[in-house]
Amino acid sequence: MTQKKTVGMYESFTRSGRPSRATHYCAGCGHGIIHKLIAEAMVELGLQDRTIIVNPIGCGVFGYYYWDCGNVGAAHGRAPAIGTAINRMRRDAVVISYQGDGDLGAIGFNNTFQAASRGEHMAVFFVNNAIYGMTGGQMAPTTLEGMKTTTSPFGRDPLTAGYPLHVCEVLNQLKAPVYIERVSVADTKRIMQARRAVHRALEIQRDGKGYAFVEFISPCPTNMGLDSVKAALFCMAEMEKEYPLGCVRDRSATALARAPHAPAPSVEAFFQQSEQHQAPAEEVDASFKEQRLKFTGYGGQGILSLGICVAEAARLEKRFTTWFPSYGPEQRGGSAACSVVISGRPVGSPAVDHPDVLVCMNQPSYERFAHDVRPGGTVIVDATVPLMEKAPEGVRVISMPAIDLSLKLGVPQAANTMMLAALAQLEVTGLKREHLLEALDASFRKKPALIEKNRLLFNEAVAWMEKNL
Ligand SMILES: Cc1ncc(C[n+]2csc(CCOP(=O)(O)OP(=O)(O)O)c2C)c(N)n1
Repeated sequence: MTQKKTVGMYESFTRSGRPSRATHYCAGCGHGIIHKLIAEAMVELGLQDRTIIVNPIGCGVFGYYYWDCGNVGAAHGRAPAIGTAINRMRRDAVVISYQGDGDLGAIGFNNTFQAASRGEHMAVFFVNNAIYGMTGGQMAPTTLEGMKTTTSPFGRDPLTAGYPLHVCEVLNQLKAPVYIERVSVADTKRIMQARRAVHRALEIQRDGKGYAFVEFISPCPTNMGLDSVKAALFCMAEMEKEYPLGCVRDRSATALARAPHAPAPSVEAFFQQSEQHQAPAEEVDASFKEQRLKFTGYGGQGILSLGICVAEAARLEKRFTTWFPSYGPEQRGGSAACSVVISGRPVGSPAVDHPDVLVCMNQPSYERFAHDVRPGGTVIVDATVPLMEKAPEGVRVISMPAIDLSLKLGVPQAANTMMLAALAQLEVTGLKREHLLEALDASFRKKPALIEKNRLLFNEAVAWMEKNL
């Protein structure tokens, strides 16, 4: 008898260090069968080069040692989110999310539900073995009533542990899914039906028709405490009572295929389209001392715009730069901060934990961030902030009446322009004043009447600095 070679899987698996044809699955486990069904369907449909399988946390975690296609790993339950991201970036990809019942039905259920509701283009293969396999047999959402597990030693009691979760039926409440079917891999007849379901789910991906979900009732002899035959019988006799097999929904014949994706614009093309990209590209300049700045205050004080302005000036000066905002939960009145890095080399991280320059427009941010400033650095703080905390040794603190000055000049929203002037006057950004001013003008591109006004305010702040410092 000749045995058909498995297609779509690697020639040998190197998981244990030496090449082998054995997977890590226990005898009688359904995972291996399901792996094989997916691999074969992927090849038979000509999708191998386009397939990316998102591997779960759980017994299926090592799928990437076996499936000969693109593979990525996801955090527990997050495969649908990763699959979504792949979908958005690579419309040509066939995305498969492979997950167990703990992964999909417990920790990641909202991920699953939302991805299904959005109708993400992915085939989800859901292995329901009624238990957390990898971690040693704890109760899963799909554990049957009365079933003993390590965390339900007297049997699952619905009064305290709820009822088994019927994932197919829950997803069937949603509009978007194209195909939902429950199958089993407990015997040959069932495996043939499962094979058809896997094909159908992948055909839907091939045709760009949308979300497809296949649940597999699958034996886990080790954690069910049964031998392989009995575990398969348990699946057929007990699990199928709770989880009836069959197609719950198939709208593949009428579902519309999505339009082919226009190729994503290259980064260059994107910036060419952007009206802001008039500055020449960055230039490497090893002699430029990298400056890391942090701007902090309340939302509504123009903190984020101030940071953008400085980053824009850096861009005009051909420096490498990043602008990295962080917001409090509130829109206005909550804390707002952003970090700006200005460098002569590509920026490794946009996060600024120890700034060279800290601009503080309110008391909480001064108290929170002043002690993080590097020795030799500068804090520019609004004069309304009482300096209760001492800045670290070697840090210069400049108290500047940015808010007062802007109020006096009749433009209370312009305290950030005053702070920009202070940065220019203290020469702490490493940038030329002309570029800071050009960036200031650019920030009012859509409100040209304010350009002149802000230049005036800037000069007033400079005059204050000259007189008082
Ligand atoms: C955030 C997080 N929580 C818990 C775990 C521990 N953990 C790893 S696998 C697993 C259970 C997976 O069970 P299931 O999804 O049913 O897959 P099976 O192993 O049965 O195939 C758990 C709880 C983890 N790795 N990460």
